[in-house]
Amino acid sequence: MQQYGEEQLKFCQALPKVELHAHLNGSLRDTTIRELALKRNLDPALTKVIEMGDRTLSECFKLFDIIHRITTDHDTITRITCEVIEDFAADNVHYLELRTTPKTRSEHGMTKRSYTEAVLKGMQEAQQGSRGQNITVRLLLSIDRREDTAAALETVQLAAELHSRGIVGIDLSGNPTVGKWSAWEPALQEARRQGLKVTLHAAEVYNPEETAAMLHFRPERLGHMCCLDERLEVLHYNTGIPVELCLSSNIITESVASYPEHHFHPFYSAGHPVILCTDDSGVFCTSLSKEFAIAAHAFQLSNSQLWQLSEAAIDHTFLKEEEKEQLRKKFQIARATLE
Ligand code: 6MZ
Repeated sequence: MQQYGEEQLKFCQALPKVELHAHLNGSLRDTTIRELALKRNLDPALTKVIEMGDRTLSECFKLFDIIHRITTDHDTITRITCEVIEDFAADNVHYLELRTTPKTRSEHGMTKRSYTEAVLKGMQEAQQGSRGQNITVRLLLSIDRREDTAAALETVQLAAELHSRGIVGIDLSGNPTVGKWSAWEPALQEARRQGLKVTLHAAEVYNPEETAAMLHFRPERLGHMCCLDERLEVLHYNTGIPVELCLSSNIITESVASYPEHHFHPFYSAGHPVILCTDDSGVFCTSLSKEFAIAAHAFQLSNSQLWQLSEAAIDHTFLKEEEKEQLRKKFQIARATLE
């Protein structure tokens, strides 16, 4: 069933937008996935898994492992980074905070550092090309929940060293049923000491102890926050920590039953800061414009509320204050042109 009207989608496409929660390997173009799967002789059964539409959360993590098998070498990492940025730019995203997990692949001569360098090269190429001129991009390095303290610390150290080249923060993500908070907390504390901002995937499944520990840590942003009890909800409201919300992702992975029941509504109605995001635009066949259109339809948001929502996201970026101000000016110019 269509979740929005064509007019609504057109408006959302014209809206300048900010994307703060997008995983690189989850945002691949369909055509690139097919091409790489063919080139790498991926088992046709696995190719079929990639092409399947709906998927639960646990199926999703199997899918990421398959995608990782076809995005193995440095040139491919540079290429997909460039393409993903071009796609967000084409969707009228003016600022993108892309995130990815640095990977060690000795068989491809890849270290976390060389992986990250390949991503930074893609960022540079995209922004120098004609299709990426209107978008500003920053990078977050992700810690995968499968990683231990040493691997998490290596990622944080790398982010700190490459801070001046556009890495602004650290993300914790991966299969929410795997790993323990105590393993990554030292690295996240180190990130904070190094002046990096932190965003955490939290409460994607019900795990009250972990969610309470994450709230206690006070990250700059949280992602998802789908499965909360009343106590956690109050705790979270009291912190005022902005939440990155990914509607299609939560519905497709069955973390939330339906769009109208999505926690966007109570958060938004209570005035709690929320940011609409795509999560994995390739895996969930979405775009940020579609996510705005879905929200407009499900929660009856007016065009002026959509503007406000889009512009307010600037406050929650990991940019410096003067950079935020520049972005606000860009949005105001776009608004004047559209109205
Ligand atoms: C948690 C997710 C995710 O890092 O290889 N990732 N983690 N919840 C989600 N909700 C669906 N979607 C993506 O991009 C893929 C990786 O991002 C994380 C997972 O760790 C996945 O392997 P990168 O570029």
